[in-house]
Amino acid sequence: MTGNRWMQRLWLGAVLVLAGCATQKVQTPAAVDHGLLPPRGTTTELNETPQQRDQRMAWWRAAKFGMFIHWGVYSVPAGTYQGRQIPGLGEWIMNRAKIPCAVYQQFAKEFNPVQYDPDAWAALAQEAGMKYIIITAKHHDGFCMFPTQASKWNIVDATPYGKDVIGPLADAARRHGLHFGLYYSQAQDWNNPGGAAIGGHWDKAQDAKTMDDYIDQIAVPQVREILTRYRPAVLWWDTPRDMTKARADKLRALLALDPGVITNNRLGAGYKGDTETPEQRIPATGFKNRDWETCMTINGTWGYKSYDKNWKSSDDLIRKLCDIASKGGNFLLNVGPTSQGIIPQPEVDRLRAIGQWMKVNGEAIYDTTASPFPKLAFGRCTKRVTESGTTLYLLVFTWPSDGNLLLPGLGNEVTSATILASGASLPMSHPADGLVVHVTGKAPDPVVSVIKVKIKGMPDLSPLAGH
Ligand code: JFZ
Repeated sequence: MTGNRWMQRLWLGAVLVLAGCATQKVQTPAAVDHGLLPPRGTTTELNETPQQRDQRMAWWRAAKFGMFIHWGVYSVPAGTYQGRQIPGLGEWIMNRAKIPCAVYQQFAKEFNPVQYDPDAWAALAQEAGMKYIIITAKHHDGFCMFPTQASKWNIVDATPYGKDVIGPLADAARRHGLHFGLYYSQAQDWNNPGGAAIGGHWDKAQDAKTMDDYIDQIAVPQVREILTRYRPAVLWWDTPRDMTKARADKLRALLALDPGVITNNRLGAGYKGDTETPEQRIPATGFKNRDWETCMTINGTWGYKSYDKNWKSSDDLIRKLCDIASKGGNFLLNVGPTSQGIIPQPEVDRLRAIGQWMKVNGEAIYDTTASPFPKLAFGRCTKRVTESGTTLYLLVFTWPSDGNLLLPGLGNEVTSATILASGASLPMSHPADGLVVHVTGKAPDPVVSVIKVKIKGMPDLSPLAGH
């Protein structure tokens, strides 16, 4: 341990003692830049009751829709190395093409996102109807998008841009009423010696230290830096390659620095964290007694690739959001900005289209829970249970040609059925096989029309319900 680190420890210790007398705040020297951010909660996964856990997870469960941002030095090669288009994910180019560390590090000299506008990004997320942003603080290439004392391989020391991009986005997100989270690749690190690499190291420089050195000298200090400086609402671990229990425990212990923080199931050593993270897919059913979040790309890559034009349509993305909500999950939808700091226009267009739909129909998504129906012929359903009864939101993908929307087996007394967008009332009937809402004409929304059905009590489904 260097003298510098001891000084930092002593300083932090003194602040903790002082802070303990007056407030719960933890400050590091760098925290001064972004003001003293108070912890958002009092508990972490480490030390709480189920009730406290519900409280800590409440904003996340209500949010439903977030923006993932994969941004780093890999946006410079943007999928091409030595004139060859490298197959696979843009952010994996160093590994896929076995680029030597010294060569890859040259790309940082071209990382100069002068067009970066964190307010515009936060505004875009808000316009899309997203409630949180999670950005890569460090991906597998080990490059830090924030200043760090642990390594020179960071945006301030290694690029012409020379400025932090994480703090300004944290501030912008909060100004726009969004929660802000960080992705941190805790195990894989292809440029800081000793970091893990799926497929193994390919450059001697990567072997200069052990993985335990890497955990102690890079991952632990950097996670401490980001937790105390930016107070992320979410810490998104990834690819727990070679994460022993001893290594995972060192990182997990740091969560106490940032009470309220939500973590995923990718730390390693069997730790489940708070959320399941199905990737690029929507599970057939949700997860029993587990919060979950599907993360997905809009094209075929997380990090920017100049030639990946495989865009999902906005209609498809809106239906995916509905599908996920109907199964009780969150949707974390990725954008991959360029090295100039631009979110590609096709991604912007799709986010705006989703936002248009959400502006009218968001009530059927936010703060809802999973559908009570195993299967519905016309599409999906979400619900909101309150003391006065239950609201069902029918997410109609296929507008029925016979005008009947059947809720199989639903036995409850019904209060009302309306088209969410217009408020128009709809007639209903209650045959033996469930409740039917009657509609006419063509779908009010070309993508997903929402019908709001209020019923008394909790959904009461007979065994007929579509099995
Ligand atoms: C990881 C990363 O390697 C990738 O670059 C990106 O950041 C993505 C969000 O996460 O890739 C994974 C991680 C987990 C699985 C698959 C790919 N998985 O659990 O199936």
